[in-house]
Amino acid sequence: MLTFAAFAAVLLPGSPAWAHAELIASTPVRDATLAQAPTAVTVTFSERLNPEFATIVVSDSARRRLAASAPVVDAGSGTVTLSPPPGNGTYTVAYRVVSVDGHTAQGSYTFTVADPALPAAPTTGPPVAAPAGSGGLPTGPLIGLGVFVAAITLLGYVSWRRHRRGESQ
Ligand SMILES: [Cu+2]
Repeated sequence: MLTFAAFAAVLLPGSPAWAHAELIASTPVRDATLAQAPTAVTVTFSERLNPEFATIVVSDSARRRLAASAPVVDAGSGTVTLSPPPGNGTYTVAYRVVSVDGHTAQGSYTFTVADPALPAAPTTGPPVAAPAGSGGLPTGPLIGLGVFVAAITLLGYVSWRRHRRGESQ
């Protein structure tokens, strides 16, 4: 039962989108870095959407929701207008839509605004992108490696002791 629950937890978040209304396009595109802030965000799905159940939320790196219009649904697309357009920074588009067959799709993606004419993104909140080469090594894998090396060393020592004991007997 526990195994099934864990299995379901892994599968369920992806399966509705995979099986039904699937995000097939967006503006801005996923992971885009834009030299000019977008005035609208559009997500397009593989099935027609129910206009009554479309939620599209755009939030900044501090998880503050941007001012935006209600979603306008046109067939498989939903659009929100951003006013004012956001400043520099990384933004998350989260969507939850219901296709006309009644199935729900939800997910999120990010895009980045990096307009050279605007002030740099504030440094508060999660880092936008670590400059290559400057970040420290992640500690998790290092600890794992340390434990692994210690285990191998211990095993080697134990087998060496056994071996010696075997010789002396
Ligand atoms: Cu469906």
